[in-house]
Amino acid sequence: SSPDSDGGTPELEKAGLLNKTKIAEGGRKLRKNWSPSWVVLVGNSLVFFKDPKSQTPSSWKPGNSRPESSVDLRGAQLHWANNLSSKKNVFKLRTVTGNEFLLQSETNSLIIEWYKTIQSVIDRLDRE
Ligand code: I3S
Repeated sequence: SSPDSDGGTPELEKAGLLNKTKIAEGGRKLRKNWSPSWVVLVGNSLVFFKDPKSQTPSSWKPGNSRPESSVDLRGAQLHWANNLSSKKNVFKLRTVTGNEFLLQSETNSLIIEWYKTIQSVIDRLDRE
């Protein structure tokens, strides 16, 4: 059984630095604004934090690491999206609420790992 099978603390699946831009909000297209984001996959959510490199030391005090936003992966869709950017290694995440994000890494193996791990969470939620 998984650590969360009793409904306790959700399992941390993955964390790392990716480039991120939101491209739609509730189905309405947004202007791209790429920035580095510390991305954490935990439980059923993808959680975005400020790039730790851009944070002051005090922002690392416990309780100061408030997420910038988070995404519910239930019913979400994931697609490779190299057609949506001049950058390489880009995928698009679309939530049920019509929010769309592009996530990107210069490192091919890293973005493939993220894609697979997020897809496995989406698949698990689809089976529930
Ligand atoms: O898909 P787009 O609109 O060509 O995306 C680029 C622009 O959003 C650009 O911003 P401005 O048009 O506000 O200057 C960004 O700086 C680029 O990064 C966007 O393209 P890429 O290909 O990097 O996703």
